[in-house]
Amino acid sequence: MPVGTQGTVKGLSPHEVAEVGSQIILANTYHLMLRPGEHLVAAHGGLQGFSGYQGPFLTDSGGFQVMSLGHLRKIREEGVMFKSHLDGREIELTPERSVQVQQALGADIIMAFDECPPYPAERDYIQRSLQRTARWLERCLEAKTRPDQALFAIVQGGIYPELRDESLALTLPFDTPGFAIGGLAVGEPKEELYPAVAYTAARLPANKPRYLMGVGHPEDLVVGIALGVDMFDCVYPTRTGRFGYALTDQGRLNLKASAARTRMEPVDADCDCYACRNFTQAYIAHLLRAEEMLGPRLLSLHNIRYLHRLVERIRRAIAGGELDSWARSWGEQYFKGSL
Ligand code: PRF
Ligand code: ZN
Repeated sequence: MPVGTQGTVKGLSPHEVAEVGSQIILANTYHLMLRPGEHLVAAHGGLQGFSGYQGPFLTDSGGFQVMSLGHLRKIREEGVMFKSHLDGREIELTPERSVQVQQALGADIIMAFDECPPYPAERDYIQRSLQRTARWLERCLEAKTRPDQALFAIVQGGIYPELRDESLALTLPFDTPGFAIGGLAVGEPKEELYPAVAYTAARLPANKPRYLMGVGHPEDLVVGIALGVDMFDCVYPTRTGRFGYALTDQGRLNLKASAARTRMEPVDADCDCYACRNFTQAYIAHLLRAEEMLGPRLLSLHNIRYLHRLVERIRRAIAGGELDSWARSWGEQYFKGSL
């Protein structure tokens, strides 16, 4: 899922998002409740009417964004008090309020209101927090009135197997239509991220979507899918595109580097995106240097397409029973430049 925090995938029109092969956009409760407010979105018939993107949306519940963006005031059993990052207004977000806002925004998939502890955090704190997250899940389900939205639960527990077990035991009985793996990709090294994903994904129902929140990089998709993950969201393809980088099988290409200024070939000759079909690296490098907005747009377009094509290739490798050898040869190329 490309990230459309403000109800727009930064720089791209809904038409372009659909054209690169995205099938769903992630939007954020936190940002949209503060601005423009969920009522205006609801008056447009929800996110689809407001944004003009006719495909599915998923909204994150706000708990994570409060922690990472808001001036967090206090986390209590009732909910979270924070100051708006826009105007300093004091606001309370509770499980009930999060569901109410997400119902007004009208996404197809809505997320439980959870607490995502920072990394590193005290084990004791992570335990108390995952227990509270489970109580908040119950309150979310209680508050939910719209039958046409799927509410996914979020498993927490940091990088500790026993805490993941405890969170799973408290969460699985609610039998929600999908489950997310939260609390990861918050700064821990990949040697800790991957085992935690492996452990959790293996214990989630195989017949329901398993969603790894806030991940990832190309290698995270390869590893995550091999471990059973079905859904991802990340700002990486669009953010790194805005910063002048293109994702390729040979690793990340820096279009702001002087070498790119004279390259007469596309970013990726195998890519079928609009940027690769029509422009050279030299032209995109020029756009970036001239600070023309088409530059970041073309790279965002290409990077999202790269991740979708990557997943298409993984899907084919799985169907052909050759994921292992495919992943090895992909990784060999992808990491070659990093040694
Ligand atoms: N919870 C929620 N959203 C999230 C996360 C989480 O744990 C993460 C973890 N990195 C990203 N987005 N609600
Ligand atoms: Zn491309």
